[in-house]
Amino acid sequence: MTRQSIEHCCQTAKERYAEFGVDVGKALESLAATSISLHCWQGDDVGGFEAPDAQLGGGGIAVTGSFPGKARTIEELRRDLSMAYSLIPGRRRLNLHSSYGDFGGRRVERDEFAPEHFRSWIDWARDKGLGLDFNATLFSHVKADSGYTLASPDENIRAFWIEHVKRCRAIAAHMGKELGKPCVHNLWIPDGAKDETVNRLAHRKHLQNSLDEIYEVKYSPDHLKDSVECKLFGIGSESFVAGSHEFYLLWAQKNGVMVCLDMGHFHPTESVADKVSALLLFFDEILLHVSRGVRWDSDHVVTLGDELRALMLEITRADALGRINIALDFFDASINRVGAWITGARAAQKALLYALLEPTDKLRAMERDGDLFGRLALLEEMKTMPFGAVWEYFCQTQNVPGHSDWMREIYDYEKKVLKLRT
Ligand code: RNT
Ligand code: ZN
Repeated sequence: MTRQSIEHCCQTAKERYAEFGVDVGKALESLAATSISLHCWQGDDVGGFEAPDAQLGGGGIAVTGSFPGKARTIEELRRDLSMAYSLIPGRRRLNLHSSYGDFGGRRVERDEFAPEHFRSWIDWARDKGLGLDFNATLFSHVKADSGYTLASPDENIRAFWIEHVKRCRAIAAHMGKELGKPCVHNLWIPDGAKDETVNRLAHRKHLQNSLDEIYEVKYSPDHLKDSVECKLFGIGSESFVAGSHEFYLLWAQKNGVMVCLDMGHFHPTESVADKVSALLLFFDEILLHVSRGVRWDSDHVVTLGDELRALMLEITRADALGRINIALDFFDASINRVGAWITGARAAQKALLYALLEPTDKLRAMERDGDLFGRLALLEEMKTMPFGAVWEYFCQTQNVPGHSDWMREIYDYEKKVLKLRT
């Protein structure tokens, strides 16, 4: 498509949306102002750069597939990320796990991680104009082998991980300060058990105490935003997960910390979208892990599906875009990893654009007036509006190729870069 035809199609779309009172220009402004945090771990199957290489394990996160081209070094990962960013429109951030530090080939224990190990990432992010987000890493480690970290009955194990998370929050605050944009530090722990667990209360009490100690240290909200992420179950933690939704919801609310809603961390028929309007009444901000579970928390590449659209719609309907932190969380090693990143990020943005183009005022009026047929019919009609034309135009204004053009660049990168990594 030529520039002109993209503009022409968007102009026609604008007129159609205007019939429903939707201002396309305003929707595009909001989309351009919303940042998506790209997770570093899609690039190397959650491997990280600690020496010697840690094995992924614990808590039921698993990557499947062996597509060639996995990033083996920080340089390769940065190159792949740069490629991905060049094909994702709008504002972007980078979400780092602490195991991705620049340790210079040396063995640095997790309770010794410090800002200096992330200096080169901060410089890189600054150079690219990216904000940084951060995560403590409490899996793929011998001290997590029992299945418990912060909720462990072993005081030494707990102390080790408490120190790790404390340091990670300090690193995150440092990143936020250095880059002049608050850094979101998210905490997910694998703690749980495969089978019937009798002393659930004790594990949760340990977790509560660990969190109380960790978050006692306060940082400026201009530098750091904290969040905690619950989970329903994982492989090897089918019967019990200490950090459940209820546990974290209550702890976080009491302690002024955000909760992270991962789209794969609830019962498959439970609507994550429906949680938004409840949480917004009790929390200033929310973190989302945009993911796609297929039958379970499978972390498939995000696509533009009903659940994702419903989630974005709940955010825009609540006029809460400014209170939501959007991060991606999936890992697929069975397809081109860079292509996977871009597909997922663009799907999240498309879902948001779809939501921003909803004639919410009109729908609300129908609902208020009892026109429930009209509400349903209009919601249905919106699904076939020329939303793709607006998306193409958005990509063009952001100097990022639309539709199939970006796929060609990925095939090319695969041939010239990824396939050579053996
Ligand atoms: C695991 C959580 C968590 C991780 C990352 C790698 O189930 O979703 O967010 O995916 O920390
Ligand atoms: Zn997650």
